[in-house]
Amino acid sequence: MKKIYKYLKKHLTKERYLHTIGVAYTATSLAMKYNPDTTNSQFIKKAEIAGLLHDCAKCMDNNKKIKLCNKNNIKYTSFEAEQPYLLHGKVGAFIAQSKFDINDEDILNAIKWHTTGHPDMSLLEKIIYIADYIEPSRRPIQELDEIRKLAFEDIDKAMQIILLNTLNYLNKKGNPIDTMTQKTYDSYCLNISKQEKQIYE
Ligand code: DGI
Ligand code: FE
Ligand code: FE
Repeated sequence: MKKIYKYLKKHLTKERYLHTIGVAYTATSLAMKYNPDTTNSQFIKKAEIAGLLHDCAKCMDNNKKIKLCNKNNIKYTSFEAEQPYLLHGKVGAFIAQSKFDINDEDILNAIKWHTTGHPDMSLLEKIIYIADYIEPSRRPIQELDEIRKLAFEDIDKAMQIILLNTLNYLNKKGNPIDTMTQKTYDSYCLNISKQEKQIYE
């Protein structure tokens, strides 16, 4: 753990470091709430590690991210090549494995997919995706405190609202949508009623 903190301190900006610590303890809290096996704290520990490392590649230069992918056979789409910041999850998972010997697939996937999500996410993946959005130092957006409460009551509903907000935000800004972000949205949100959607527009 000491090694991870040292790496984060060195490679992240102050704001990103604070965000990271916030995601780690928010993810840990969610893991306590949703722990599938309360006879041990393995799941809680996993959430802490994934939270700490989810943005470990966020502050890396874009060219360096692409180079690192090329060098290590990490596949990326042409869309990701055009929007290289989307690659910080994949690169982050690579760093977690190669630098910190993390081989737990669930942790690696939670880091890898934390920006776009993917259909059929595991409990740990959802926890990191949500913690990233609700941690205390996140710039306040509409209904954030409602979503924070919801995250601890109904994790799938919280996923839906966050995906809905993210897609609305990207569309409003005219930012192009990655196919995986769209697929995630489709798999979690297609059954939301029009009426419900309007509440969050
Ligand atoms: O790294 P963080 O800022 O903590 O959070 P993140 O990794 O979830 O990245 C959040 C940003 O990524 C947010 O502004 C929305 C954006 N994003 C998510 N999916 C897509 C996307 N941006 C584009 N252009 N396309 C996407 O599909
Ligand atoms: Fe991120
Ligand atoms: Fe983040």
